[in-house]
Amino acid sequence: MSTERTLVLIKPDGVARGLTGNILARIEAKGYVLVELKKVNATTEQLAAHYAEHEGKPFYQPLVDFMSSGPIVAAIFEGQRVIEGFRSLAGATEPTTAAPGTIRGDLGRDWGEKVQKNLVHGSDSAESAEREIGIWFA
Ligand code: D4T
Repeated sequence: MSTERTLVLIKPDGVARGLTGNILARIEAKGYVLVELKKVNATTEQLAAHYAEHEGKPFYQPLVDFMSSGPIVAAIFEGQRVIEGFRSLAGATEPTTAAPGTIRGDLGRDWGEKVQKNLVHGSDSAESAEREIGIWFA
């Protein structure tokens, strides 16, 4: 399979807790190549586009509020099967049950809020990756 790209977001909890370097180091240590990197404050338009599939769900507004609560770090990583590989590194959506050894399993926990503060986002398909890269690196 040819090289592919994925969009990684370090969410406001990861940035605020000073985990940006730790998270990026894990991805680089796995062997993926950092292509682009920036720290940004997400706009309402970016979040509406990024999370369009979740509109109407109970966690949608808490999720948008959370993602607007502080700066995030956006990155593009490249490598064979990086989309699948990063999601494996990130671990399951809920930090409580994410496997130890994963980003969410090692560094995350449940904070008793309406949204899971789970440190990172990673694209879930090649189509999503290209769409999301267009949102954050227009
Ligand atoms: P992302 O998209 O951020 O990489 O996370 P996942 O792929 O693991 O999870 P998702 O798209 O299903 O959810 C997006 C975002 O919403 C939060 N969330 C999700 C939540 O707070 N409560 C929930 O029940 C679900 C399903 C966490 C991630």
